[in-house]
Amino acid sequence: MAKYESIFTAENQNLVTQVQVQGVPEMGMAEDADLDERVGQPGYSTWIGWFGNAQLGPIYLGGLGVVSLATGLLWFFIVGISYWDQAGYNPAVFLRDLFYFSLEPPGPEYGLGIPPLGEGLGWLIASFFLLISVLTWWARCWVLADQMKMGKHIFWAFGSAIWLFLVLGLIRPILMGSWSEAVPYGIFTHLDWTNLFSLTYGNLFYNPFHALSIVFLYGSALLFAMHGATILAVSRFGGDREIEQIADRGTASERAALFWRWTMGFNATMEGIHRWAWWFAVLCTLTGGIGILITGTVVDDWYTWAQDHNYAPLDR
Ligand code: 07D
Repeated sequence: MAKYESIFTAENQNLVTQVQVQGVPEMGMAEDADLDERVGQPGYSTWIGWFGNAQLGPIYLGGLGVVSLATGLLWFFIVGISYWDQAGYNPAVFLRDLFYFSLEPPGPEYGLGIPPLGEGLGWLIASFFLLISVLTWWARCWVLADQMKMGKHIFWAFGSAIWLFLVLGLIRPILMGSWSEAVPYGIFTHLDWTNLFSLTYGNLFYNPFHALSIVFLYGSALLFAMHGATILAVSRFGGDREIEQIADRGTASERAALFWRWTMGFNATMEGIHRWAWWFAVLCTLTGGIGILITGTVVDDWYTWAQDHNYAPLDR
Protein backbone atom coordinates (compact mmCIF):
# COMPACT_ATOMS: atom_id res chain seq x y z
CA MET A 1 0.00 0.00 0.00
CA ALA A 2 1.51 3.29 -1.02
CA LYS A 3 0.64 6.54 0.71
CA TYR A 4 0.70 9.60 -1.49
CA GLU A 5 1.00 12.97 0.16
CA SER A 6 0.29 15.91 -2.06
CA ILE A 7 -1.50 19.18 -1.59
CA PHE A 8 -3.09 18.79 -5.01
CA THR A 9 -2.67 15.87 -7.37
CA ALA A 10 0.25 14.39 -9.24
CA GLU A 11 -0.91 16.48 -12.20
CA ASN A 12 -0.04 19.64 -10.33
CA GLN A 13 3.56 19.01 -9.41
CA ASN A 14 5.57 22.18 -9.39
CA LEU A 15 7.87 24.10 -7.10
CA VAL A 16 5.56 24.03 -4.07
CA THR A 17 3.60 20.80 -4.36
CA GLN A 18 5.05 17.38 -3.94
CA VAL A 19 4.26 13.72 -4.33
CA GLN A 20 5.58 11.70 -1.42
CA VAL A 21 5.67 7.93 -1.62
CA GLN A 22 5.63 5.73 1.49
CA GLY A 23 5.11 1.97 1.30
CA VAL A 24 6.80 -1.28 2.13
CA PRO A 25 10.47 -0.43 2.88
CA GLU A 26 12.66 -1.01 -0.12
CA MET A 27 15.75 -3.05 0.77
CA GLY A 28 17.46 -2.64 -2.58
CA MET A 29 19.26 -5.19 -4.68
CA ALA A 30 21.76 -7.53 -3.09
CA GLU A 31 24.12 -8.65 -5.88
CA ASP A 32 27.67 -8.60 -4.47
CA ALA A 33 26.82 -6.60 -1.35
CA ASP A 34 27.06 -8.41 1.97
CA LEU A 35 23.59 -8.04 3.48
CA ASP A 36 24.91 -8.74 6.98
CA GLU A 37 26.65 -5.39 6.88
CA ARG A 38 23.42 -3.45 6.48
CA VAL A 39 22.55 -1.72 9.74
CA GLY A 40 19.19 -0.51 11.09
CA GLN A 41 15.53 -1.26 10.53
CA PRO A 42 14.12 0.96 7.81
CA GLY A 43 11.40 3.42 8.79
CA TYR A 44 9.59 6.39 7.30
CA SER A 45 9.58 10.09 8.11
CA THR A 46 7.20 12.49 6.44
CA TRP A 47 9.50 15.39 7.42
CA ILE A 48 12.53 13.77 5.83
CA GLY A 49 10.30 12.94 2.85
CA TRP A 50 9.80 16.63 2.23
CA PHE A 51 13.48 16.86 1.33
CA GLY A 52 14.27 13.48 -0.17
CA ASN A 53 13.17 9.89 0.03
CA ALA A 54 10.89 9.35 3.04
CA GLN A 55 12.55 5.99 3.74
CA LEU A 56 15.32 6.12 6.34
CA GLY A 57 17.82 3.28 6.37
CA PRO A 58 19.16 0.74 6.28
CA ILE A 59 22.73 2.00 6.04
CA TYR A 60 25.44 -0.19 4.54
CA LEU A 61 28.63 0.65 6.40
CA GLY A 62 31.10 -2.14 5.72
CA GLY A 63 34.67 -2.10 6.99
CA LEU A 64 35.60 1.16 5.26
CA GLY A 65 32.48 2.89 6.58
CA VAL A 66 33.24 1.85 10.14
CA VAL A 67 36.85 3.05 9.91
CA SER A 68 35.71 6.31 8.32
CA LEU A 69 33.08 7.01 10.95
CA ALA A 70 35.38 6.05 13.81
CA THR A 71 38.29 8.21 12.64
CA GLY A 72 35.91 11.07 11.76
CA LEU A 73 34.49 10.94 15.26
CA LEU A 74 38.01 10.84 16.72
CA TRP A 75 38.83 14.02 14.77
CA PHE A 76 35.58 15.57 16.04
CA PHE A 77 36.25 14.61 19.66
CA ILE A 78 39.89 15.76 19.64
CA VAL A 79 38.72 19.15 18.36
CA GLY A 80 35.87 19.12 20.91
CA ILE A 81 38.14 18.23 23.84
CA SER A 82 40.47 21.06 22.84
CA TYR A 83 37.50 23.48 22.80
CA TRP A 84 36.34 22.12 26.15
CA ASP A 85 39.81 22.83 27.56
CA GLN A 86 39.79 26.32 26.06
CA ALA A 87 36.41 26.90 27.76
CA GLY A 88 38.00 26.07 31.14
CA TYR A 89 35.56 23.14 31.35
CA ASN A 90 32.69 25.60 31.83
CA PRO A 91 29.58 24.65 29.79
CA ALA A 92 28.28 28.24 29.65
CA VAL A 93 31.59 29.53 28.33
CA PHE A 94 31.73 26.58 25.92
CA LEU A 95 28.41 27.59 24.39
CA ARG A 96 29.10 31.32 24.48
CA ASP A 97 32.50 31.12 22.80
CA LEU A 98 31.94 28.03 20.63
CA PHE A 99 32.52 29.90 17.37
CA TYR A 100 35.75 31.48 18.67
CA PHE A 101 37.58 28.35 19.85
CA SER A 102 40.18 26.83 17.60
CA LEU A 103 42.50 23.86 17.36
CA GLU A 104 45.50 25.51 15.72
CA PRO A 105 48.25 23.90 13.63
CA PRO A 106 51.82 24.10 15.00
CA GLY A 107 53.62 27.45 14.83
CA PRO A 108 56.15 28.16 12.04
CA GLU A 109 59.08 27.43 14.38
CA TYR A 110 58.23 23.71 14.22
CA GLY A 111 58.35 23.50 10.43
CA LEU A 112 57.20 20.00 9.49
CA GLY A 113 58.40 18.65 12.85
CA ILE A 114 56.38 17.27 15.73
CA PRO A 115 55.42 19.90 18.33
CA PRO A 116 54.59 19.25 22.00
CA LEU A 117 51.01 18.91 23.21
CA GLY A 118 49.27 22.26 23.45
CA GLU A 119 51.41 23.66 20.65
CA GLY A 120 49.98 21.88 17.66
CA LEU A 121 50.33 18.17 18.41
CA GLY A 122 46.55 17.92 18.86
CA TRP A 123 46.04 19.49 15.43
CA LEU A 124 48.49 17.02 13.84
CA ILE A 125 46.85 13.98 15.43
CA ALA A 126 43.34 15.24 14.62
CA SER A 127 44.39 15.91 11.02
CA PHE A 128 45.79 12.40 10.69
CA PHE A 129 42.42 10.95 11.71
CA LEU A 130 40.52 13.33 9.41
CA LEU A 131 42.74 12.26 6.53
CA ILE A 132 42.02 8.57 7.17
CA SER A 133 38.32 9.38 7.56
CA VAL A 134 38.02 11.26 4.27
CA LEU A 135 40.13 8.77 2.30
CA THR A 136 38.27 5.71 3.58
CA TRP A 137 34.95 7.40 2.81
CA TRP A 138 36.31 8.08 -0.68
CA ALA A 139 37.34 4.43 -1.11
CA ARG A 140 33.88 3.42 0.11
CA CYS A 141 32.37 5.47 -2.73
CA TRP A 142 34.30 3.27 -5.15
CA VAL A 143 33.47 -0.02 -3.44
CA LEU A 144 29.73 0.71 -3.13
CA ALA A 145 29.50 1.88 -6.75
CA ASP A 146 31.43 -1.19 -7.87
CA GLN A 147 29.19 -3.57 -5.95
CA MET A 148 26.17 -2.05 -7.68
CA LYS A 149 27.96 -2.08 -11.05
CA MET A 150 27.64 1.67 -11.29
CA GLY A 151 30.04 4.04 -13.02
CA LYS A 152 32.59 5.73 -10.78
CA HIS A 153 31.40 9.29 -11.41
CA ILE A 154 30.69 10.02 -7.75
CA PHE A 155 34.10 8.73 -6.70
CA TRP A 156 35.91 10.99 -9.17
CA ALA A 157 33.79 14.02 -8.33
CA PHE A 158 34.43 13.55 -4.61
CA GLY A 159 38.11 13.12 -5.53
CA SER A 160 38.09 16.65 -6.90
CA ALA A 161 36.85 18.02 -3.55
CA ILE A 162 39.43 15.90 -1.73
CA TRP A 163 42.12 17.35 -4.02
CA LEU A 164 41.34 20.86 -2.70
CA PHE A 165 41.12 19.54 0.86
CA LEU A 166 44.55 17.86 0.49
CA VAL A 167 46.15 20.90 -1.11
CA LEU A 168 44.93 23.12 1.73
CA GLY A 169 45.83 20.84 4.62
CA LEU A 170 48.64 18.57 3.42
CA ILE A 171 50.28 19.16 0.03
CA ARG A 172 50.81 22.93 0.21
CA PRO A 173 52.00 22.91 3.85
CA ILE A 174 54.56 20.23 2.90
CA LEU A 175 55.71 22.23 -0.15
CA MET A 176 55.99 25.35 2.05
CA GLY A 177 57.90 23.32 4.64
CA SER A 178 55.59 24.08 7.56
CA TRP A 179 52.39 22.73 9.11
CA SER A 180 51.69 26.30 10.22
CA GLU A 181 50.48 26.96 6.65
CA ALA A 182 47.49 24.67 7.16
CA VAL A 183 43.94 25.63 8.08
CA PRO A 184 42.93 25.72 11.79
CA TYR A 185 39.87 23.82 13.07
CA GLY A 186 37.59 26.60 14.26
CA ILE A 187 34.53 28.38 12.94
CA PHE A 188 35.75 31.97 12.93
CA THR A 189 39.45 31.08 12.86
CA HIS A 190 39.14 29.24 9.54
CA LEU A 191 37.37 32.29 8.13
CA ASP A 192 40.16 34.51 9.49
CA TRP A 193 42.71 32.12 7.97
CA THR A 194 41.01 32.45 4.58
CA ASN A 195 40.98 36.22 4.80
CA LEU A 196 44.61 36.37 5.92
CA PHE A 197 45.67 34.02 3.14
CA SER A 198 44.17 36.40 0.60
CA LEU A 199 45.78 39.46 2.23
CA THR A 200 49.18 37.76 2.56
CA TYR A 201 49.33 36.89 -1.12
CA GLY A 202 48.14 40.19 -2.54
CA ASN A 203 44.36 39.60 -2.89
CA LEU A 204 43.15 36.24 -4.08
CA PHE A 205 40.69 37.87 -6.48
CA TYR A 206 43.67 38.41 -8.79
CA ASN A 207 44.48 34.69 -8.74
CA PRO A 208 42.98 33.47 -12.04
CA PHE A 209 42.34 30.01 -10.61
CA HIS A 210 40.32 31.52 -7.76
CA ALA A 211 38.35 33.36 -10.42
CA LEU A 212 37.82 30.14 -12.37
CA SER A 213 36.77 28.34 -9.22
CA ILE A 214 34.16 31.06 -8.56
CA VAL A 215 32.93 30.75 -12.16
CA PHE A 216 32.29 27.06 -11.62
CA LEU A 217 30.83 27.59 -8.13
CA TYR A 218 28.33 30.18 -9.32
CA GLY A 219 27.92 28.34 -12.61
CA SER A 220 27.02 25.13 -10.75
CA ALA A 221 24.34 26.96 -8.79
CA LEU A 222 22.94 28.52 -11.95
CA LEU A 223 22.96 25.26 -13.91
CA PHE A 224 21.42 23.39 -11.00
CA ALA A 225 18.62 25.95 -10.73
CA MET A 226 18.00 25.88 -14.48
CA HIS A 227 18.03 22.10 -14.67
CA GLY A 228 15.95 21.53 -11.51
CA ALA A 229 13.39 24.08 -12.60
CA THR A 230 13.21 22.67 -16.13
CA ILE A 231 12.65 19.10 -15.00
CA LEU A 232 10.04 20.12 -12.42
CA ALA A 233 8.31 22.10 -15.12
CA VAL A 234 8.09 19.16 -17.52
CA SER A 235 7.56 16.40 -14.96
CA ARG A 236 3.84 16.51 -15.76
CA PHE A 237 4.83 15.20 -19.20
CA GLY A 238 7.12 12.50 -17.81
CA GLY A 239 10.27 14.62 -17.93
CA ASP A 240 11.37 13.31 -14.55
CA ARG A 241 12.19 10.01 -16.29
CA GLU A 242 15.25 11.81 -17.57
CA ILE A 243 17.41 8.94 -18.65
CA GLU A 244 14.63 7.28 -20.62
CA GLN A 245 14.13 10.51 -22.48
CA ILE A 246 17.75 10.49 -23.65
CA ALA A 247 17.12 7.46 -25.86
CA ASP A 248 13.42 7.87 -26.41
CA ARG A 249 12.85 11.60 -26.55
CA GLY A 250 9.33 12.40 -25.45
CA THR A 251 7.26 15.51 -25.42
CA ALA A 252 8.79 16.53 -22.07
CA SER A 253 12.30 16.72 -23.57
CA GLU A 254 10.96 18.45 -26.66
CA ARG A 255 9.24 21.13 -24.61
CA ALA A 256 12.24 21.62 -22.30
CA ALA A 257 14.59 21.85 -25.27
CA LEU A 258 12.30 24.24 -27.12
CA PHE A 259 11.95 26.44 -24.05
CA TRP A 260 15.69 26.99 -23.84
CA ARG A 261 16.29 27.12 -27.58
CA TRP A 262 13.63 29.80 -27.94
CA THR A 263 14.95 31.59 -24.84
CA MET A 264 18.66 31.61 -25.63
CA GLY A 265 19.09 29.85 -28.97
CA PHE A 266 20.77 26.80 -27.48
CA ASN A 267 19.73 23.86 -25.41
CA ALA A 268 21.43 21.03 -23.57
CA THR A 269 20.28 17.45 -24.03
CA MET A 270 18.85 15.22 -21.36
CA GLU A 271 22.20 13.49 -21.16
CA GLY A 272 24.46 16.47 -21.79
CA ILE A 273 23.06 18.60 -18.98
CA HIS A 274 24.27 16.03 -16.47
CA ARG A 275 27.73 16.06 -17.98
CA TRP A 276 27.76 19.87 -17.76
CA ALA A 277 26.67 19.66 -14.12
CA TRP A 278 29.33 17.07 -13.27
CA TRP A 279 32.11 19.08 -14.92
CA PHE A 280 31.05 22.38 -13.40
CA ALA A 281 31.06 20.91 -9.89
CA VAL A 282 34.33 19.03 -10.43
CA LEU A 283 36.09 22.01 -11.98
CA CYS A 284 35.20 24.26 -9.02
CA THR A 285 37.47 22.40 -6.61
CA LEU A 286 39.92 21.24 -9.30
CA THR A 287 40.79 24.78 -10.36
CA GLY A 288 40.58 25.92 -6.72
CA GLY A 289 43.19 23.37 -5.70
CA ILE A 290 45.54 24.53 -8.47
CA GLY A 291 45.06 28.15 -7.33
CA ILE A 292 45.96 27.37 -3.72
CA LEU A 293 48.84 25.05 -4.71
CA ILE A 294 50.66 27.77 -6.65
CA THR A 295 50.06 30.49 -4.05
CA GLY A 296 53.22 31.11 -2.02
CA THR A 297 55.00 28.33 -3.89
CA VAL A 298 55.07 29.85 -7.38
CA VAL A 299 53.39 33.25 -6.99
CA ASP A 300 53.89 35.47 -3.92
CA ASP A 301 51.72 38.45 -4.83
CA TRP A 302 48.72 38.06 -7.08
CA TYR A 303 48.19 41.79 -7.53
CA THR A 304 51.71 42.27 -8.89
CA TRP A 305 51.26 39.13 -10.97
CA ALA A 306 48.07 40.59 -12.45
CA GLN A 307 49.87 43.87 -13.19
CA ASP A 308 52.64 41.95 -14.94
CA HIS A 309 50.01 40.17 -17.01
CA ASN A 310 48.17 43.34 -17.93
CA TYR A 311 44.89 42.96 -16.19
CA ALA A 312 45.43 44.98 -13.00
CA PRO A 313 46.18 48.71 -13.36
CA LEU A 314 49.84 49.65 -12.95
CA ASP A 315 49.25 52.51 -10.49
CA ARG A 316 48.28 51.34 -7.01
C1 07D B 1 36.99 23.54 1.10
C2 07D B 1 37.36 21.35 -0.05
C3 07D B 1 36.69 20.05 0.02
C4 07D B 1 36.39 19.66 1.37
C5 07D B 1 36.37 18.42 1.81
C6 07D B 1 35.95 18.30 3.19
C7 07D B 1 34.94 16.90 5.86
C8 07D B 1 34.67 17.11 7.27
C9 07D B 1 33.91 15.83 9.18
C10 07D B 1 34.51 13.53 9.67
C11 07D B 1 34.53 24.07 -0.61
C12 07D B 1 36.50 17.13 3.91
C13 07D B 1 36.12 17.24 5.35
C14 07D B 1 33.83 16.33 5.06
C15 07D B 1 34.64 15.77 7.91
C16 07D B 1 33.81 14.78 9.99
C17 07D B 1 32.99 14.87 11.22
C18 07D B 1 35.41 22.83 -0.67
C19 07D B 1 36.49 22.59 0.08
C20 07D B 1 36.69 17.23 0.96
N1 07D B 1 35.70 33.64 -2.73
N2 07D B 1 38.92 31.80 -1.21
C21 07D B 1 37.28 29.65 -2.80
C22 07D B 1 34.64 33.06 -3.36
C23 07D B 1 37.52 35.66 -1.33
C24 07D B 1 39.94 32.25 -0.39
C25 07D B 1 36.46 28.63 -3.42
C26 07D B 1 33.63 34.05 -3.61
C27 07D B 1 38.40 36.70 -0.80
C28 07D B 1 40.81 31.12 -0.05
C29 07D B 1 35.40 29.40 -4.09
C30 07D B 1 34.13 35.26 -3.10
C31 07D B 1 39.27 35.98 0.09
C32 07D B 1 40.24 30.05 -0.72
C33 07D B 1 35.50 30.75 -3.54
C34 07D B 1 35.44 34.98 -2.55
C35 07D B 1 39.17 34.61 -0.37
C36 07D B 1 39.11 30.49 -1.40
C37 07D B 1 36.12 27.42 -2.64
C38 07D B 1 33.49 36.58 -3.11
C39 07D B 1 39.27 36.23 1.53
C40 07D B 1 40.37 28.64 -0.96
C41 07D B 1 35.43 26.35 -3.47
C42 07D B 1 32.28 36.88 -3.89
C43 07D B 1 37.97 35.97 2.15
C44 07D B 1 39.30 28.22 -1.95
C45 07D B 1 41.30 28.98 -4.97
C46 07D B 1 34.81 25.23 -2.68
C47 07D B 1 39.95 27.97 -3.28
C48 07D B 1 38.44 29.46 -2.10
C49 07D B 1 34.55 31.72 -3.76
C50 07D B 1 36.29 35.90 -1.98
C51 07D B 1 40.05 33.59 0.03
C52 07D B 1 35.15 29.31 -5.53
C53 07D B 1 32.35 33.73 -4.29
C54 07D B 1 38.97 37.59 -1.78
C55 07D B 1 42.02 31.20 0.78
N3 07D B 1 36.67 30.88 -2.84
N4 07D B 1 38.06 34.46 -1.16
O1 07D B 1 34.12 24.40 -3.22
O2 07D B 1 39.87 26.94 -3.89
O3 07D B 1 35.09 25.12 -1.33
O4 07D B 1 40.68 29.05 -3.74
O5 07D B 1 33.94 37.51 -2.46
O6 07D B 1 41.20 27.88 -0.48
MG1 07D B 1 37.39 32.72 -2.13
